[in-house]
Amino acid sequence: MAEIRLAIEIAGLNLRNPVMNAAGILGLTADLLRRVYEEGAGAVVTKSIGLKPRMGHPNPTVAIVEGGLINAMGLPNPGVEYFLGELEKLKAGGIPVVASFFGETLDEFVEVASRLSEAGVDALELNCSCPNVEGVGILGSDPGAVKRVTEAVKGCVDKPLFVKLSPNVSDITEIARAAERGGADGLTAVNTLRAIALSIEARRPILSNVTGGLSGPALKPVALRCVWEIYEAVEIPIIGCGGITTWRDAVEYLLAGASALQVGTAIMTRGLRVFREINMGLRNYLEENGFREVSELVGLAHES
Ligand code: RRO
Repeated sequence: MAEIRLAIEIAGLNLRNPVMNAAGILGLTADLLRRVYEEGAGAVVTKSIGLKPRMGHPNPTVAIVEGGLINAMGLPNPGVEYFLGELEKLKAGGIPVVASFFGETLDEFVEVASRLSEAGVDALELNCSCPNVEGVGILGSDPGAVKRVTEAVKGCVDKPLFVKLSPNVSDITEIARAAERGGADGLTAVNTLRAIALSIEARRPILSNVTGGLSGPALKPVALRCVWEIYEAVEIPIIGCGGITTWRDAVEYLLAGASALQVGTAIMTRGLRVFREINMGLRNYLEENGFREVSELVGLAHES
């Protein structure tokens, strides 16, 4: 019988399987990211790193809702200088690392990306789509700004650059094309969807930031539609992200056009075993349906 291969190549990155954690989930320390890899992820993605340490928003920063979570963390992170130490530990273990990063200005985006790149990350994920911080989120809805920041970063790093897109736009293909024109090697689709949770007891919003970003199964059909549309609009590969919980979700994303996948909220609901569960289900699906490689599924639903 033909051997089934879960390994993929995306934007020059060779991974043992297509499933990573989503940025922001367990992504701040080398120890936690090492656990993610040991539990079966194909690569690990860091929490978004900025130039300087940032506290983020005050609590409450997470609300549990039907079908998922609404978060407004507010980009808390220890800053790039501190994170380089964590990165060194991860790289010593030979773990493929995708560093998510942001800046408050174009120069900051470039500086953070350059430092992460020089420190040996395997790929970069440019976060221009945080729904919870003015500026970083707005950037992601302006095609001209997305092209400019992508171009500027790409001009000074020699690592694959993924741009993470926001679903909070009227036409995601316009932003996807802008990132592609700016030289992005791939796109991550998508970040969280702007949402709100209210307490009827307190008669006010639950989150200190009032609004937050919705993730989890409730986001999946929207995110899947985004991947579908982007696949028809650009040539560069897509990392699908949004509510992936089971191997069936993973197969749907691949059929819609994703070449790799990120799992966020399901790490909280299923635990770290979610990576093995998805990879095992994916392997069985390939075998039972006469496929040999993950790449054979990518975009297949568009052919009908
Ligand atoms: O930290 C956050 O509030 C946050 C970020 Br950076 C992001 O990209 N997406 C999100 O849902 N929350």
